[in-house]
Amino acid sequence: MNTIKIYSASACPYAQRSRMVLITKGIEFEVVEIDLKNKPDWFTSISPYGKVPLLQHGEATVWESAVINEYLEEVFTQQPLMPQNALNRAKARIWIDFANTKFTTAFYKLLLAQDSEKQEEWRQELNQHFATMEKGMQNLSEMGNYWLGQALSLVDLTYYPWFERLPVLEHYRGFKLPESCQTLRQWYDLMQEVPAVKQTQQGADYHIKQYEKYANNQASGVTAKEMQKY
Ligand SMILES: N[C@@H](CCC(=O)N[C@@H](CS)C(=O)NCC(=O)O)C(=O)O
Repeated sequence: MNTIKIYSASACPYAQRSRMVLITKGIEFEVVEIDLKNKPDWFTSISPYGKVPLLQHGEATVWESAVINEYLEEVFTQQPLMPQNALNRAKARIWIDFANTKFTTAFYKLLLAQDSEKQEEWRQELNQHFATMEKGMQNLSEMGNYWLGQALSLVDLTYYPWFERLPVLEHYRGFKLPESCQTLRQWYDLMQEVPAVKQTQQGADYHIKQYEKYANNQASGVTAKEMQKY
């Protein structure tokens, strides 16, 4: 049997996504924790972008959390995490794309921005994204349900890590989930019961410490540099 290894960092929200997929599907896997502040040369040589998560399945390697998650979904069919119907799968992918291109970008941009005008721009942008997500979720699911309805999906596992890290934005930038986002709040409460969340979750203090350098303009990793550039 081909073994599964995931190169991960406990602070990394992207790696948390993929670890949650592995846990939810009941796949046996080994976690290799990478110190992102001091990445070993052997890791840089196997990770094309120098980032976690990186999945090793036998001889094959797959990177980019959204791609890893879809790969796991296709190869390990137990506990499906994508809808059966093609149109619903397309909707799921639109939400996943929204997370990757808009929501998480605004989250990091707000945290990395040093000048108060820029912070205000990103604060507004993030508020708009939350409003879009709240509205979309109301349309797609009943109150108290998962993002796409009755079943847990890759969409839930894609967004969850940033909600767990919202206390970071509150601490450094005074940003809170808007009061109007009641469906998202209920969704977040429901997510607390998901076994993969329970097994991977970290407290607010841990995350606040981890993101200190991002907030204070001292981050030197690949991800922060890319986010600062574009
Ligand atoms: N788009 C990537 C992002 C992964 C990413 O940015 N990972 C960060 C840690 S959270 C990383 O490994 N950064 C390396 C660095 O900053 O040097 C994904 O979805 O997997």
